[in-house]
Amino acid sequence: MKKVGILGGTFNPIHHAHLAMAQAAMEQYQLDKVLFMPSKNPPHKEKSEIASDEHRTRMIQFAIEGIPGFSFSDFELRRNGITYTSDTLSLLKEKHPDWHIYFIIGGDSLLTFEQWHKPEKILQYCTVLAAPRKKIKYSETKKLCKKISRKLSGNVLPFQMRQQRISSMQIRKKIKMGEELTGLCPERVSCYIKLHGLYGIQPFSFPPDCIKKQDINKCLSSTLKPGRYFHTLGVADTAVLLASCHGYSSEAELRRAETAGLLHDCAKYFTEQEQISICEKEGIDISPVEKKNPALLHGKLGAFFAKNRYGIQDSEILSAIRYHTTGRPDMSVLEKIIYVADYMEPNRHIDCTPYSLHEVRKTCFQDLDRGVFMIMENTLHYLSQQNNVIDEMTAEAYEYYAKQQTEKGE
Ligand code: DGI
Ligand code: FE
Ligand code: FE
Repeated sequence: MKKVGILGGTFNPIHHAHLAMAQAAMEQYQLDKVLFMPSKNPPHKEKSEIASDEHRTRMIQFAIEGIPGFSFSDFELRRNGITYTSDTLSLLKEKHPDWHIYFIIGGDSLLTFEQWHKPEKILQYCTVLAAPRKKIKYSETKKLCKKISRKLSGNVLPFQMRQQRISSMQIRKKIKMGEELTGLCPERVSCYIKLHGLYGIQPFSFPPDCIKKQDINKCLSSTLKPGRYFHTLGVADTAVLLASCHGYSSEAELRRAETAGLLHDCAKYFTEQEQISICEKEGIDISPVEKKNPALLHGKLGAFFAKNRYGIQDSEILSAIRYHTTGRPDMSVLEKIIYVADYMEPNRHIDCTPYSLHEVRKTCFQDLDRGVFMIMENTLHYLSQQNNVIDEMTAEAYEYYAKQQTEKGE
């Protein structure tokens, strides 16, 4: 049997005590893993006080990333209607008959455990592990465990941990007072909260003209998924290399290439549906093709965020972000650099035709226009294979660079 711990809760937001609790349970009961399983907005809590499922999910993922044995589960979020723990556990057990489930709770929850929905059913499917929490010290947790175990004939066991006086409510209060969250939750979580303006604060934006690379990095690394973030770093580095090869090499130009590379996908942490609604809210036009293929929107929206969140005023940078997905006829040097860097950065591993990635990479360093053309040819090939509609801008750009290449060849 696999020993699997489940830590449920609203995680609104996740904090260090959650992590410590999962860690202590895992160590003391030799669990193979612990699943962090956020619940949907419970009916008895004020809706506006609870961050969306999407936000809470991202904060959890950021908080547990890289910690051995910890993983995220959207099992409860995906269920409809009221979710009772007893039902969740029985469904989980049905899906994973080889799991021995350990349901992790705070000792204070033991006080009301018997009033939960079907507590004996809960104990039929799992062992409950309880930690000392709030006013319930370890000795009392132990007593409560014994009492409930006996009364409901199940396994309720205590585990020890150093008590931490952290609660999500306290964090939300601190945020409203404008206080720092140091020591309460992982740095990436507090950055996420500020950047997105959760729990009633103004979304963070950089003051114009004082954007530092570290600040951009910090924001990106706490909003983008890890793979996307590494891609972004790859594009920034590649853009700087390309810029220095193609005479776009003053210090200011290199910095521009880097900034545009870093920010080109900054809107990509939103789901496609969210991107559509943000565009609608902000009055950013959506063409019918974009509506059908929302993957096309993140260039426009990225330029919008770069300007309004990151305080970028340089129109060259904004335009490079704007057109990085489709390209456009007669691009500026920086637009071309970002367009090709996006395709060829070292983390990309794609099988492409008619030009291999190796050929594309080599060419882009020698002849930028030819590189742009090759990528457009590959993209059109890919899109037609996928039966995808070609965006008007993509088509116009291709026509321009195809013509240019023929003229050059003549
Ligand atoms: O954001 P990245 O993944 O780094 O790369 P990107 O900005 O080039 O976006 C790639 C996506 O854009 C890919 O899913 C294909 C899509 N795309 C690019 N041009 C067109 C397009 N999709 C449609 N339907 N039509 C286009 O013309
Ligand atoms: Fe992109
Ligand atoms: Fe990209």
